[in-house]
Amino acid sequence: MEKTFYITTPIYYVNDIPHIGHAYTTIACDTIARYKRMKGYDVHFLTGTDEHGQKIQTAAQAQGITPQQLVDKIHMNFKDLWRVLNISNDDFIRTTEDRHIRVVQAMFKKLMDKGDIYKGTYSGYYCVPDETYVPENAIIERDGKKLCPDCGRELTIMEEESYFFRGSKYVPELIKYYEENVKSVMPRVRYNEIMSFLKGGVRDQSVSRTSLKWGIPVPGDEKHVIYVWFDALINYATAVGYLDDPEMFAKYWPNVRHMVGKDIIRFHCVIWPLMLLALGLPLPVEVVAHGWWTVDGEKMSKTRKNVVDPVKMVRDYGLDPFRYFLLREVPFGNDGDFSELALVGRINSDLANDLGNLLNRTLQMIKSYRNNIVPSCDASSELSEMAEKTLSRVDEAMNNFTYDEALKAIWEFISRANKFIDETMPWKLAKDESQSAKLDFVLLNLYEALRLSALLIAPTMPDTAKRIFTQLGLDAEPLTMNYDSFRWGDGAGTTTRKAEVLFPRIDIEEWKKAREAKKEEAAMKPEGLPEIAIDDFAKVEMRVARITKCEEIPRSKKLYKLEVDLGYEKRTVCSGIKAFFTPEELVGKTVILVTNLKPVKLCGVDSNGMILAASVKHDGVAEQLTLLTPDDKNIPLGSRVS
Ligand code: ME8
Repeated sequence: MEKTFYITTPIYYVNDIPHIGHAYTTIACDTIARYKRMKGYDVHFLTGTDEHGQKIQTAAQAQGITPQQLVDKIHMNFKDLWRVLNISNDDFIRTTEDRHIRVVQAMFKKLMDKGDIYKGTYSGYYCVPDETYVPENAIIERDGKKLCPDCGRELTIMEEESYFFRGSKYVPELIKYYEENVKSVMPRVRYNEIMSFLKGGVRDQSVSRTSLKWGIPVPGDEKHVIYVWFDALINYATAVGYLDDPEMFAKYWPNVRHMVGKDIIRFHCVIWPLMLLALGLPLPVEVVAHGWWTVDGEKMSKTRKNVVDPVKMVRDYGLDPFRYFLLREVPFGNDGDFSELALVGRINSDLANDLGNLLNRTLQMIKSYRNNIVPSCDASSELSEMAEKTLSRVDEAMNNFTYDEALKAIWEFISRANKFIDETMPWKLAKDESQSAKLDFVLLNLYEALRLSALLIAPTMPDTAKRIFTQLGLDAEPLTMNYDSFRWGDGAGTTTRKAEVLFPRIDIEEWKKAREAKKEEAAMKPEGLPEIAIDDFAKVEMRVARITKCEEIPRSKKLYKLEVDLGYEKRTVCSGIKAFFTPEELVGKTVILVTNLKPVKLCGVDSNGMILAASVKHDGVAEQLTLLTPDDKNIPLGSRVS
């Protein structure tokens, strides 16, 4: 039977910009997908976006666009990022696609017909301004009041009609499955967490809402939309043809593996398997949960301004070093702390020093001593034995999703090869004609060590593997090769090419200086407001005007009452510029006036517009101020500024 391997990332919410957390999950999936392809598996690799639900509706409202416009725009951020990160996904699913909506409705209906979905009443704490239910464990309690964790306002109890999924019925069956399949939730700490959660009892899940519009309608009862998680989890089945392609479904579904962050394991290891049991479908072979990334010891968040942009990392350090670092730095499953200094350290030691030097030294020697031709001889050696062991260590590690272990095994092999050079001292052998056979043996072994290393790093660092192959004189694409057909010694006779630096070393002192300079620059940069669309800007009407009168307002220390001439009309405007000008200085000045501001009464005077000025403020108080004025004072009054 054909070996298949179906791997999925979570589908990401499109209310946020992607950061290293999302990049990490997707790179981990990409690496296992590429590895399994090189082991001869027929791989299907899925990623995508979660586009329904309250979060999306709220984000769209905040931007003044429809949810559909928002998801059409934002899902592209993910697609673009996956291109930058060289992700080899076979499919990208969006939950707003028709192929998915049909499957969700079909599954919902199937469960309704079976009696596993029934109508009831949902009640919970609801934040009216945010239009969302707040889960019990997230509620903030203060002075006997229950408050929203997001906006701090008081919650009210709300009840609504809702459909429920009778998940509780399948809990004993699921516990039994997990008892028999201990490796189906990885790592072990997550398995234990899920088992104790299941044994604590699971209530039926509310799976529809009437309080929300942006979702898939319940078949036959359109005032309800299907709860976003019920909708989202089904994507994994949609994408392999649950409804449309039974052959594809039969081929991939039995070998499905979900990779997720530890934040969403209950959905994947409790709710989803209960849904699958109710639907009569096989359970995932494995759900693999990785840990959480923090940045310099802190949680990533927009307010802390420490969200790490993967595109910037790639631009500053290169794609493959970034991919390597993420997978190598933390034991898979543990939480990790992202630090650029640690990334630079890995580039210098593991990539430039260990791997880069091995390649450079070996190619230089093959060039000098053998005129670029890899010698032929029996190559069985300590290194070839270690190569065998490394292949199986890597395979075991990859099967356990312990990427760091796999990379450690590869780098132990690379270090051994470097040591092999120091031990055999080819530069001495080259001086002694009687050692020619030994020199052949050493050079062929080193060449083979590099050829194998390139293949082993290919899933993590595809471009680097290709670059090494090119220098080794091999035109094949490493990723299309199969590990099982690798034979130590097959590289004999190849003509190598010019040695080129694989990873330039980064001067740490220079790097630190540059980082300090960047920090200073960032500290000088003003806070700034959120981005607006051109249409928002176009709502502001500004015109050229001239100040024709200036009077004091007895009740005010700050304001002047000004008369301004727009050419087509005269207006009264109050302006808080008294501290900076005398009335004589102002009369006759040409200025820019915002003309469509709602009129207000200031100190008893009706003000109808606002004069533009630039100022330097300290603690919110202007210390220096200048009026904006057109370059050409002859431009007619009333001209529009845009
Ligand atoms: O939860 N460290 O989507 P989401 C590590 N739409 N991984 C992180 C991370 C961090 N700091 N931040 C995010 C959702 N992730 C649902 C999923 S699936 C049917 C529906 C990664 O956009 C990690 O994989 O909030 C986490 O599980 C996922 O992003 C959450 O993405």
